[in-house]
Amino acid sequence: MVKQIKLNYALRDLEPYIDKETMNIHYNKHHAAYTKNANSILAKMGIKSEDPKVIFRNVSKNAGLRNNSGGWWNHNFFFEALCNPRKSKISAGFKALLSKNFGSYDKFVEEFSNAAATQFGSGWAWLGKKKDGSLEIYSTANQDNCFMDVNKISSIPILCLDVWEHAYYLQYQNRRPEYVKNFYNVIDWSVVEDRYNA
Ligand code: MN3
Repeated sequence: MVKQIKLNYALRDLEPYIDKETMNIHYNKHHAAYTKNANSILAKMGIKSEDPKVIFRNVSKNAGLRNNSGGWWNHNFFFEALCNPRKSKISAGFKALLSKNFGSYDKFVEEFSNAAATQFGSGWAWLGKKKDGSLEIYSTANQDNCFMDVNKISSIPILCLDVWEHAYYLQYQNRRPEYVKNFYNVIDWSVVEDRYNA
């Protein structure tokens, strides 16, 4: 059985940038449904592993598995790297790494925001670490991620942003760019940095 991560913050802790009701619906309804559906499809396919890499090697065989296992894992990865705005601090070292890769922290924000804003329809923006340690920004459609056998992305993700309408519509309606702009206030950079160093 694959599981939802337990949030290490309260649903209201991301306010005012992501409100409590959006988090409630997103985590307790959408994410819970992806997880439940992923488990039922995995059972039907006879896949017992909970290892995402094993699961994602099988998504080309089943569109339901692709959508729901992606929805399960991507949301775990997203929610894990969020925190209360007061705790959202980037280290000097990681800021320097972003500057080295993108020109400056502001350029990183610009490029990542652009990937999030221009992903047509539903999907995700990602920051990934390449084999040589350099960083790249890209987006995926629907619930796809780089580990899936349907994709050819070789970098390892360290940060992602959900740009499905269900992630922001309740609070921001059609104003995706405003939601994206506010995301930078609730990133738990310590998680992102740990992922980079793992
Ligand atoms: Mn979502």
